[in-house]
Amino acid sequence: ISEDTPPQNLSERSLAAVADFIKSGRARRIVVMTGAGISTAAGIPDFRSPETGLYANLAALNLPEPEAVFDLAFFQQNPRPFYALARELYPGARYRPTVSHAFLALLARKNLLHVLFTQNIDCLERAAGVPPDRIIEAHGSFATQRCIDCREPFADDAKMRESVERGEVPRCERVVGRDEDETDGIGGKEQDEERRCGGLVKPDIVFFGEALPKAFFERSGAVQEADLVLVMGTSLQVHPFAGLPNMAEEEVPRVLFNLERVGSFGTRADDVMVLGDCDAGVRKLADALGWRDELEKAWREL
Ligand code: CNA
Repeated sequence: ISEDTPPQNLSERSLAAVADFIKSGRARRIVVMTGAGISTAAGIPDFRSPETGLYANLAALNLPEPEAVFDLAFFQQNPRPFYALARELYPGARYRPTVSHAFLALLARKNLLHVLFTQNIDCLERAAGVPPDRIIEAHGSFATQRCIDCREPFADDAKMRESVERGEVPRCERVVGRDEDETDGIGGKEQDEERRCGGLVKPDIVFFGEALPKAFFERSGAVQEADLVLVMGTSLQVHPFAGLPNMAEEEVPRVLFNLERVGSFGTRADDVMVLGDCDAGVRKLADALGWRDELEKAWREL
């Protein structure tokens, strides 16, 4: 498309036009895709921003390359770097949702949020009050965990949390047999030692090469039902997630809130790019919608 290709659904390619589109009631099923950029204002570094990104700062952990932190083979040899990161990101009171998260919860409250696909593993969408049944955690979450050898779920969430907080790596406790100890023959009690699997336990965060959760594939069709798509704070470099915005119908307006242009944004007539900090972009949209006070209040109260 060129500068003067007219949009089909929006009156013009601007945030004001997006607000009018929503206010007219034509955007009733908004599908949102998010990434690490919506959480940087909460103090959680993203991966790929130069200097401030996690990948730039993982050098201290002695990794062969930063991506190794999410590599299964590397984890098997040395789970500590991942657990250092897990300790940092583990859901709890450490981080507070951003204005962008509060905006998503507001969309849900107004019954406009069809589905939110997130790549984030910080659970701040839930913390902001987005209903869990609207959220697809495409790269998994810390909610559950299992043994990487026998795949047995590790059910003791409290113990898991304790281990993570202490910086320990939990081991699989599944009983795989008994070692009969018959050495102290005469009159001594026989002791059966339970043999445990002992494999490394890993939260159900999707590592490179691992399959995405079933829910991702089951719900990805929701993008085709969207009448408005919002993409926020993601470099759109990780597949298959990166393909989601392209699944929207051609004439459906797509709005990008990001520091940089990413993916195929700008190739469709109804693409709007709001380049810059996503909280600032979201505040501008809220202003145009007349929702600003409501948004700030909701955010303050989180
Ligand atoms: P990424 O590749 O690091 O990209 C982040 C994108 O956000 C970049 O395009 C930045 O320019 C942009 N960005 C950064 N700050 C802002 C801001 N304030 N406003 C607007 N845009 C901003 O991260 P992706 O999410 O695209 O990569 C996918 C990985 C990163 C997923 O698998 C995540 O699990 C993983 N990750 C998650 C978290 C988290 O849960 N908060 C943190 C770091 C990495």
